Amino acid sequence: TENYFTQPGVANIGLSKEDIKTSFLEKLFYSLGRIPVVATKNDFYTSLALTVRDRVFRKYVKSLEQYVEEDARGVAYLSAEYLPGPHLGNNLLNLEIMEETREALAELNLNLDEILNEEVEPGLGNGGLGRLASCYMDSLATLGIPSIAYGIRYEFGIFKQEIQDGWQIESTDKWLHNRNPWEVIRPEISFEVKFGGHTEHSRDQDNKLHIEWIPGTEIKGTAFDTPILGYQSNAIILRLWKAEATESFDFAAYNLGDYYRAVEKKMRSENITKVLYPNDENLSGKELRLKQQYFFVCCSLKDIIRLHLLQGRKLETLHEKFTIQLNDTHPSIAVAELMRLLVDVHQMGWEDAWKVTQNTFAYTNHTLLPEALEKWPVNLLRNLLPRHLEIIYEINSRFITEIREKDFSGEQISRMFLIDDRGEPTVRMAHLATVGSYKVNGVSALHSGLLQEQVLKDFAQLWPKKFTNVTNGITHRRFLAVSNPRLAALISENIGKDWLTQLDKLKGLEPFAANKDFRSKWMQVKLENKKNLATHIKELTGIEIKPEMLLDIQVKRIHEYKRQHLKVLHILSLYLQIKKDKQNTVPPTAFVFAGKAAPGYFMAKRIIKLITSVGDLINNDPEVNGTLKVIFLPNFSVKLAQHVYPGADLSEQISMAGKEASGTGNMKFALNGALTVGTLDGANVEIREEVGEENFFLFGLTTEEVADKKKQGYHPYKIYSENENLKRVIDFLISDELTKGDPELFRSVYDNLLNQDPYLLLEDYQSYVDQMENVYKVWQDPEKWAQMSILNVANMGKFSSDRSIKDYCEKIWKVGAVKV
Ligand code: 26V
Repeated sequence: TENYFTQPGVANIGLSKEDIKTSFLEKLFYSLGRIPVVATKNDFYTSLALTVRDRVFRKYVKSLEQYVEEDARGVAYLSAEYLPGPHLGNNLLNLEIMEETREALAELNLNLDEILNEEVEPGLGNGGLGRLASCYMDSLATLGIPSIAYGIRYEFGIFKQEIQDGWQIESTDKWLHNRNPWEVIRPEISFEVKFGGHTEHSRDQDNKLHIEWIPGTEIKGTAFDTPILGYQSNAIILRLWKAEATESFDFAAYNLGDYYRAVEKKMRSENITKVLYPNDENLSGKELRLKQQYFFVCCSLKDIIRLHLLQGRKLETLHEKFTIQLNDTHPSIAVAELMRLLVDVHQMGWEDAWKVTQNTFAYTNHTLLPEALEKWPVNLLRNLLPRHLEIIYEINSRFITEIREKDFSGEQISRMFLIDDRGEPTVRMAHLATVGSYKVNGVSALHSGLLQEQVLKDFAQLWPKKFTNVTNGITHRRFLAVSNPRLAALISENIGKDWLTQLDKLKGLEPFAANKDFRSKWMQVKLENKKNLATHIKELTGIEIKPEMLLDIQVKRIHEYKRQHLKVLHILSLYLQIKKDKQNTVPPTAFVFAGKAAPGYFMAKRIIKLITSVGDLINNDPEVNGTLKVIFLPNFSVKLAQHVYPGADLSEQISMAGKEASGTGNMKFALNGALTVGTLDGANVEIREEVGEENFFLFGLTTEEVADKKKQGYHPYKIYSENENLKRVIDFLISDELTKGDPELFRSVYDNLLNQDPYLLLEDYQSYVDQMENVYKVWQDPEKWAQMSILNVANMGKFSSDRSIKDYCEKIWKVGAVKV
C-alpha cells in the first residue's frame, strides 16, 4: 500500500490540523450532504468519526500487509461480549492528534469535548468480562500481536437502566439508532449456520464412516468490522456477526407463494443477534442464548479456516498458525464445532482432528460461582445441535477410556465426566473447554489457585502443566491518558511520557511522594476531577455535593457476593451514630454507587432500592445535611466510568474473599489515585502486594477463614445479638423510618442476613467498620493521604493489560509481535 499512499492527490489522511479540518468538511459535505448551518451535533460527531476512521484504517491495512507478508502465527479471541467504550477520544489519543483536532474544530467554532460527548457507546457486554476483552484488544493492537477478535453484533446491548421511585427500570439500548460510523459491513464475508434436524450415518465401499447432518433450519451470519487502534502503532479488527435469513431458505416459501411466511422466517432468523443476555441471570434452558453462542462460534471458526486456507496452508497445520482463546465457556461449543468441521466437512481422521483441536484452543475461566458455571441440557443440545451432541459423547467416552488407565478413583472419574447425569442430564461446558484446550487459566493468582484446588481439581491433577495464571490488566491509555488528562499531564511533566507504553515507568513517581509541592499539585488535580464528577452527579441525579467531600465509591454490577449492602450497613451505622450522639466525628462524605442488576435477580434489585431509600432518608435529613450524601448514578457505562474513576478518593472492593475472580475496577481506581478499602479477594491481593500493605486498607476474613467458618457452621444471628451497634443497623432495615410504611420492603434482606448470610456480611461487619475508622483518620491528614495516593499510582505498573497480553503471549499462545 505504501506506493499507493505516497501518490500525490490520493486520499487525504494526513495528521496535521489542516488535513483534519479539510477531511472533516469533506465528510460533512460529501458523506452526509450537510452544511454547517443545518448540521446537528450528531452530524459533526459523525463527520469527525469518519475522518478518524479513515486514518485508523490506514494503520490497519499496513498492519494486515505485514501479518500476511511475515506469514505470522496469530491469535483469534472469541468472546460473546465486548465493551469498547467510546471510540473517538481513544482513537484521537492513539493517533496522537487530540490537540490538532481540537484546534481544527475550534477554527470552525466547534468544541471537541461537546462532540466527544455525542458518542453512544456499544454496550455489548455485561461488565468486567466484556471490558477485559476490549482492554486486551487495545494491548494486542499496541503490541503488534497478529490478532482478530470475534463476537456478536447485538442489535440491543446491555439494557438501559433508569431509576424510578428508587427502583431499577430497564429499557432497550438502541445504540445503532444514529448509525454506527466505526463499523464496515462485509457482505462478502458471510457463512451459513445450521440448526436442528438429525444426523445420518453411512459407510462407503472402504467401510469408512460418513456422518451427515441434515439440518432443520439454516441462517446466515454476516461480518461487521470495527478497527481497534493501538497506541502509536497497529490496528486490529473486531469482527462481529449479525444473523440474517439465508436466500436459499426463503426460496422454498417464495415458491409456495407464501411471501409473508418467508418474511416471518427472515425476522425469526434475525432474532438470534437481537439482544445481549444479562449474564448474572440463570441461563439454563435459554435456547436463544445457546443459539447465539453456536452462531458466532460457527461463523468465527469458518472464517478462521477461510483465512488459513487463503494463505495456501493445510488444515493439519491450523494449530501452528492460529491459537484460539475462549473467553469463558460462552464460546466453548467451539471444541465440538471444530471437530465437526475437520472430521465431517474436511474429512480428517478423528485422532488427527483431535490433535489439531486440542492444540488450538486455550480457555480462560472467569468465575468459580457454581450457579455461574454453564451447563446445557442434553435434550436442548439434541434438538438444536444433534451432531455436536454426538461429538461431545465421543470426546467424553475417549477421555474416560484415557483416564481409566490412570490412577483415579471411580468418584473422581464420574466427577470429570463431560456429562452430568445426576439429575436432568447436562453438558458441563467448563469440562468440555478444559479437555479441548492446551492451556487453562484463571484471572488472578488467588483465583487460578482456587480453580486448581476446587472447580477443576481433578483435571489439574491429571494435567498439572495445563493450568496457569494470567492476572487481568486494564488499558492505562483509556483509563488514565484519555479519561484523566490532568493527572496524565502532571505525570508526564515529571517523569516523561514513556509510561504510555511501559506502565512500570510510573515507579519514577515514587520519590515525588515526599515532595510537598508535588503533593499539592497532585491533590489539586484530584480536586478538579472531583468538581467534574460533582457536575455529572448533579446532572444525573439532581443531588449537589461539595467537591471537598471524601468521595467513597463502589461501581460494579450489583450482586450479593460483591456486598453493596455491606457498604449500606456501614453508612447506616454512621447515620445512626450521628443521630444518637447529636454530634459528628465523620468527615463529610459522599457515598457513590452505580451498577446494573440483572432484571430477574430479585435481591440485586432490592439492594438498589435499599441504596436509594437510604439516600432519600439521609440526603433529606437536615441533621446530617452537608455531612453525608448517598448517590446512586443510573446507567453505569464505560463512558460514565471514565468520569468516575478520576474523581474517586476511596475505592470499595469489598467482596467476600474467594468470590471475585479478579475485579478490574479495583485497578482503574488505584491507577487514578484512589485508595482502596478491600478484602483479600481476586486481584486485590496483588494490588496490595504491589502498593504495599501500609498503603491499602485491608479488612475481612481470608478465603481459608471463610471456608473454615462455613465448615464449622456459621450463625449470623449470634453475631447480630452480640453486637449492639450492628443490631441497631440491621433492625433499622425494617424500621418505619426507612421503609416509610411498608415494613415488608426490606424484610427479605433482613431475613436473609439474619438466617443465611451466605456472603458473611455480619462476620466481616466489625472489621470493616473498624478499618473505615482508620480510613477517616488518614483522611484527616491530607499530606499523608496524598502520599499514599501517589504511592498507589507509582506501583500500578503490573496492572497494565500490556503486561497481561505479554503473559498470554509467553505462557500460553507462543505468539510474537509483528511491529509495523
Ligand atoms: C455470571 C453469573 C450467572 C449466574 C448467576 C450469578 C453469576 C455471577 C457472575 C457471572 C459472571 C461470570 C463471568 C464474569 O463476568 N466474570 C468476571 O470476569 C472479570 C474479568 O476476568 C473479573 O474481573 C470478575 O472478577 C469476574 O466476576
